[in-house]
Amino acid sequence: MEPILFAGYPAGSSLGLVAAFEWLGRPYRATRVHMPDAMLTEAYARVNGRQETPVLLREDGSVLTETMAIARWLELRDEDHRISFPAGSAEAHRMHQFIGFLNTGFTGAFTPLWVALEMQDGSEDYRQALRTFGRGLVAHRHRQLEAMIGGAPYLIGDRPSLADAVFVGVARWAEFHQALDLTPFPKIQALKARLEADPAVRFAHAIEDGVPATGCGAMRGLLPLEEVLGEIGARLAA
Ligand SMILES: N[C@@H](CCC(=O)N[C@@H](CS)C(=O)NCC(=O)O)C(=O)O
Repeated sequence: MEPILFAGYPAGSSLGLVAAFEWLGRPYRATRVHMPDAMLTEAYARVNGRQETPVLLREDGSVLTETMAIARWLELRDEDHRISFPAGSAEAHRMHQFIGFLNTGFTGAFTPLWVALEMQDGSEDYRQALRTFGRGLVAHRHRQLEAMIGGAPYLIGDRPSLADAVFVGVARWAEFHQALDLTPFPKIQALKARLEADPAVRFAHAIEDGVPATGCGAMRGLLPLEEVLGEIGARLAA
């Protein structure tokens, strides 16, 4: 059977991996995971004990978590280098460098903003302090990313790669949190606009939003989460 990507919504970083699967064009299936409630069940905890998305259920039924591990899994299947580059090439190293930065420093900068948004208790002063701290971190990481981006249309060269996939999943968070004005970051703005216009990214948005869409044909089914978790549970019990 095809691998199944567990994609979190709303505004999940998983969006980028859906786009990457589309760019790669190899058969896959997906299941939508509503955050945070659908991740808080025991059944989901059996899939990912840290109760996060994305998750990849591989063809052999084993589970792979963590964006960077899933990106590497995709890279190893990308024999034609549609979304990656030959092993050991300067482009491949640069791609991994971007993926590392984007999945750690850049993504992590939003943590105080997510905490401020989702906290159930705590004082308004504390929430405000988190927002101020988060906005500062997000601006800092945007300045760094702007300096890292070269003159090419995409992060590495003239076509989207796994680095762009990791970027596009989290690039919208600055707007979502109204964290900063993108005007001082023209390269980030241009890349974001280019990727948002990409058919694979638009398809990934449709999947995230739960609206009908036609992708490149690689997605062989969008499965209800309960069905996937039920199958995993039954397999574990057997
Ligand atoms: N290091 C993990 C982080 C994944 C992560 O933070 N995922 C978020 C969604 S983008 C999540 O599941 N958050 C838990 C929540 O919203 O409760 C990865 O890169 O896969």
